[in-house]
Amino acid sequence: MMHNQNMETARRLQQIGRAFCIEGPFFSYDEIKMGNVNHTYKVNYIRDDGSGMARIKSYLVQRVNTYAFQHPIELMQNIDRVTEFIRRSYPDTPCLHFHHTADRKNYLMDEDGFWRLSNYVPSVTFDSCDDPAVIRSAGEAFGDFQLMLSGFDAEQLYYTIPDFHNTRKRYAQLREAIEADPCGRAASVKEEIDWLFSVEDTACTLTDMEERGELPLRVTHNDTKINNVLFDVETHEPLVVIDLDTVMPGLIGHDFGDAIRFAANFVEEDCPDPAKAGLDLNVFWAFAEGFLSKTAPTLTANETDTLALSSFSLACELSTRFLADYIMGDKYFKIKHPQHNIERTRCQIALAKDMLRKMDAMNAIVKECAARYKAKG
Ligand code: GN1
Ligand code: MG
Repeated sequence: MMHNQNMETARRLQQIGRAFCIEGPFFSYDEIKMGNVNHTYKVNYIRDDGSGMARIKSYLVQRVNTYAFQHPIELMQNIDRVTEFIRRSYPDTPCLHFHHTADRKNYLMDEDGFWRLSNYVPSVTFDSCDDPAVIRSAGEAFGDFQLMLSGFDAEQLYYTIPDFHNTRKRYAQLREAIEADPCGRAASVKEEIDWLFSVEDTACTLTDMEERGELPLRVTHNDTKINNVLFDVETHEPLVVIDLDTVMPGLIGHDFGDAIRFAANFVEEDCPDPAKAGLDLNVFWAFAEGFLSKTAPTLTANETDTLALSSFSLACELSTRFLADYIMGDKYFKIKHPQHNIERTRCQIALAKDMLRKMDAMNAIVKECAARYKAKG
């Protein structure tokens, strides 16, 4: 049975490949189980290496989740514009390259989904890592990404998910979920609900400042898990920032905060034991060094002052999203078991609580790094 399913997937992937003009003998595929939203496959073809010997050439095929991304064509247009801009402005920087169909589209829409195909960059990624050199490099890579796009006209970008990091609206969506309570789950998660609402105003500080015009909008990545940086297999130098689905106007704190809540947690995002979650200050420091070494000279005082707090905001914001999805019956995030979204929620809440305890130290680190790199810049 399993065998048939795999054959079916292989057949589908070859069809997709052909639509993007990838021909030749198909060798194999691997599912890449990294993202929580899209489905990703590495597909391997056999090619002649020029001397009559076979070599493997790989591509990445993704099925975009159109429940999360309701305007995938506009999303692909964003990606086209952003990658084209980076390629033109920084020709030496490796960049993702999406293939086109015979009718010159960088996507394929068919009866069972929305597909895209890109080059595969041989690389390693880190889901978790406490090597300060790697963490610092990830900070530099996201800092660079942000700087590379500082000349990009934000008007050209479609909001692929409106209000993606509007923390107030995320709280409002949680309220709506609790009111609807379609699966009767809300009562069982009262403790989590109560805690999240008790910190709502603190969590929404950045969103409220943005509303009042106290924080500038930039073009940001918005999904800065460190596994969205590809590293060289040998040297562990960062190669390229991937997952450009949510590149949109945003706050610098969205990129910094999301990276911290993911990378600086002692445990993985969905650790079933929340008692083990917490903020690793060494990882925080290493990421702050890398990120600020690039961005500090461009930041306003308000941006620097809210950087540490942004990690708390992003941890709370994601908690509200996981919790709302749990209450609504797990429609948005891919889950591996029925409790997955509530375990994710508890883990983010435990992390957020620890961040509050360490906020003074985080602020001190940001302040010191920012001052040092501002002086250098
Ligand atoms: C989703 O699919 P992935 O792993 O790139 C989500 C992020 C969350 C993350 C939590 C478009 O990212 O916002 O932080 O899961 N992306 C979208 O793991 O919703
Ligand atoms: Mg993503």
